[in-house]
Amino acid sequence: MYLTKLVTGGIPVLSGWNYAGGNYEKCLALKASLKLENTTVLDVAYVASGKVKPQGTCITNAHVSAPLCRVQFSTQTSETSEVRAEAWLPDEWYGRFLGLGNGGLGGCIAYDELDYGSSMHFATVGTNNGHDGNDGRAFLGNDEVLNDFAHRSIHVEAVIGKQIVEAYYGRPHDKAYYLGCSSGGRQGTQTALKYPEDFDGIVAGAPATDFNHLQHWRGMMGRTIGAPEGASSPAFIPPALWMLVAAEVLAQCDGLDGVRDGIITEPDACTFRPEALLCRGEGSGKCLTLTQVDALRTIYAPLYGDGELLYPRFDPGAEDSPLFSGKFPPYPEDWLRFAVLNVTDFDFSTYGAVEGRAMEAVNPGGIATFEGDLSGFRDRGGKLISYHGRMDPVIPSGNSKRVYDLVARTLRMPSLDDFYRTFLVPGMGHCKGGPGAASFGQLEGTTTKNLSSHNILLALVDWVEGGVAPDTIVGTAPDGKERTHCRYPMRSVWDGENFGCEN
Ligand SMILES: [Ca+2]
Repeated sequence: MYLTKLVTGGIPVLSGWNYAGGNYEKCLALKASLKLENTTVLDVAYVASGKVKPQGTCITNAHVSAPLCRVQFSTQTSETSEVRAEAWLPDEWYGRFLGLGNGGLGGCIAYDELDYGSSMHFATVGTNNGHDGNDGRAFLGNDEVLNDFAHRSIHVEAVIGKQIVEAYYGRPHDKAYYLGCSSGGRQGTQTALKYPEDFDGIVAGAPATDFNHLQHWRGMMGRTIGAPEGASSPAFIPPALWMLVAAEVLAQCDGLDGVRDGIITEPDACTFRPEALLCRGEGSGKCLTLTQVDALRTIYAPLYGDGELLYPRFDPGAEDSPLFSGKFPPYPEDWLRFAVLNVTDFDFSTYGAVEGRAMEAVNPGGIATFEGDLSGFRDRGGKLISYHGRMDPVIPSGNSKRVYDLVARTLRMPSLDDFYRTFLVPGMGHCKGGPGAASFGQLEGTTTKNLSSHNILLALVDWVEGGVAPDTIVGTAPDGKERTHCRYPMRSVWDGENFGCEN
């Protein structure tokens, strides 16, 4: 694991002083010398450490841990669109480029991951995904903003970012990596499909792939328990009752994996029976009405339309979900209004299959990201690591299996192990968190050990640069316990003492 040594290696702290002197001037000189296509350099500053003012309106301050040169820039992507971005160029650079993704319908530069990447000695670049803020209003009537959102911002990040890196360090990067989760996982997947040369290695977490159907599924999840009517709908399940449902799901399925630990290792093995909570007579608030039972049967079943699978089912165990608030969920709401229909107002009390079909038919910016032909990325030697929490309350983990199988069928490859590995993480929520061993270096604040065995970004580096593919990834739980996560289609199996991976 030589790369691990590089990352943790013994660089004397004081060497920073020598670096800082020269780098300070070199950094400031960039402002005048950088000449990039369609790009305006907004600001260049040397930052030793501490808080800095971010671009945009998403957050109020950002943190810098490692001494670096911060370049803020804007790239015009059409007459009506631009991508705002930043490059964080650490003093102690190991020759690697890192591009970052975004989340939700944002609009928000991933400042936490800029800090993470640069402190791991990557020259790290993040963009605002072509608009500011964490909602979809910027899409209204602007197809170019949608193009940025769907695929172009990450390409800009790679192309312009690499030029900035070369200008600053005086030589090109050696290898280029990408890190993102949720929307960022979709962006990484889309980039591998559409711009296979941009990155040598990609970490695509909880990817929001098959994006239009995902939004429709979210909308239908909300509708199933009465959104947007909320508590006045007979199908509505209030939070206290959801806790009862979650407890019953565990009672029925926690033990299937051999250990009653509050974690359902394989949610797809859980056939939840909501009838167990059925009220004997009138509803009492501590049991389910027939209407509520019917709603749960729909929620724990895949979503079909016209006989076709539209999206895999909600993961049993992920009941603490924002989709069940009784309000129509904000992402499908904004996506339908501002990206698909181009209207500011829409009556979501009639939302249904028609709107789902409209999302898929319009497919704004070609965002769907549900194609299996990764041959371009495979053939140029690219490596993709995906991961997905199995308690993900907003993107069913079954979708990552489905995408893996789609790629396998499309490429006629029974196993994708040579270039594409998907790790399924029991007990992890959306991108991070949950009772499971959900920390493995996938995002800022999730690193427990700087080892490629425990850090998915370092595992990717080992794969790309050392040819050592990760067979497993070890995560750490909030209580400090570790668990080995398996790559699909291997199964996580309890041997009486530990979980291991079996075919
Ligand atoms: Ca269990």
